[in-house]
Amino acid sequence: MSNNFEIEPDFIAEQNAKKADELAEDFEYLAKKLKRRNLDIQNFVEKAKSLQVAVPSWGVGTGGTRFARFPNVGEPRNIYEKLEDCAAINSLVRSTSAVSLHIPWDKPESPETLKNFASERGLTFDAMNSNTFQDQLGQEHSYKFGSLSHADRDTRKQAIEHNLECIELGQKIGSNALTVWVGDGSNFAGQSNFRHAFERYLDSMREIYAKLPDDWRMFIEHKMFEPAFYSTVISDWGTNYIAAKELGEKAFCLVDLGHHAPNVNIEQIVSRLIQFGKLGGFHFNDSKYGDDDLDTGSVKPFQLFLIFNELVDAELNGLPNFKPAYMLDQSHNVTDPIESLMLSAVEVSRAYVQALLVDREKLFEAQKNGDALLALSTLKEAFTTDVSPILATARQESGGAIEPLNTYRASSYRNIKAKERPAKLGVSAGIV
Ligand code: PSV
Ligand code: MN
Repeated sequence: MSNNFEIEPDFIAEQNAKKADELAEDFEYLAKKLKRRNLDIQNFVEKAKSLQVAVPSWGVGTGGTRFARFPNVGEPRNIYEKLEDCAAINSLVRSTSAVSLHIPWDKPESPETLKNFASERGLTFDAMNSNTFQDQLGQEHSYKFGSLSHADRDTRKQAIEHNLECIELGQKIGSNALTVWVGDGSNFAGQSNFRHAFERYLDSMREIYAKLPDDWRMFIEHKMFEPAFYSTVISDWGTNYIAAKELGEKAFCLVDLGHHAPNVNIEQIVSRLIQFGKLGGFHFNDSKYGDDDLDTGSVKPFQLFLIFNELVDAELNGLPNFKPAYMLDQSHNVTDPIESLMLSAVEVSRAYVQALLVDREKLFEAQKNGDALLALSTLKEAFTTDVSPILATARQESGGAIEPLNTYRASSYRNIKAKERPAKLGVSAGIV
């Protein structure tokens, strides 16, 4: 394993050298512009350096749809190869040093070996994701009709035990959060008793919560539809909030951007959860129609900015219980997942820095005076500022790439991995 190809710091430095002068020029120009507003550009570089977003282990493999999956060459074939890819991403962007695992997909034989393998590559583990939306080989009770909310006590017990196993494993590898998303719901009117299903879900979650270590947090992820198409048990942020509130102070709501009704005002949901101390974190992605799991910032970058506008507002005001965990959750069907994840991480940083640029005094005055257009243009002023030189400088100063995409391509990583990792043959559908 250890002799496998890695993108070396020297190579990154060599590539950076070709672009350093250009970047310095762009940086200087932006610094001047910001100075006119009494803003010191270096503060934003430091802020950009401080932002981390975890990558999903399941995101480095090529995804698919219900119809087909078109595998890429050099795909990771196990959790160690997935970590190699996550390390490659982080070596170039330097804002993705944590990996979120999905169990049992990523279950290691030896947690200790896995932890060491990760830390040798500068990686740590973020939230553990349980999986009670699929049946595993040899599993006693099926999740076809639900898991934590299933009508049958033994099935619920099995799902509870799986979540406890995720916590146990997470403790061994240094994680400190459990994300619970269930596919439970119904496909037909009358199929499920809404109240009873939610009661059973809450009872199951109480058993998991009771075993949550003191320094852990539990993230509950809501989703309006899919795989259940008539109703889902944790359908929306309201239900999520109720569940988190019922469970206790270590339970928080996780917002996956693709899990809402079309056109829902997600930034307002974020604001509500912040206000009542229950925002746990995000699964970032983007969508045109539903849970498309497209690359973050690829369809609605303004929405992403508006979400960060709420987050920065909370950060600057030091609101209680505000410690959101940022993660990507995407499915890469037609792109190289490493490229998509790198650029998505950059988009998260971009939205953060843009939101930091909002002139909050001016915005507050405009809001006070009912000046709708001045309020909007204050936001737009920040949103339309090209903060790329700040982001590139932050990466460069952290040892990453000025141009992650070009540097990655120049390294031939994918082709080298294609040789190191001969493909497994087979045809499969592949929603992740
Ligand atoms: C469900 O659509 C979801 O967003 C959950 O976070 C899962 O854990 C993930 O996708 C992978 O299937
Ligand atoms: Mn998700």
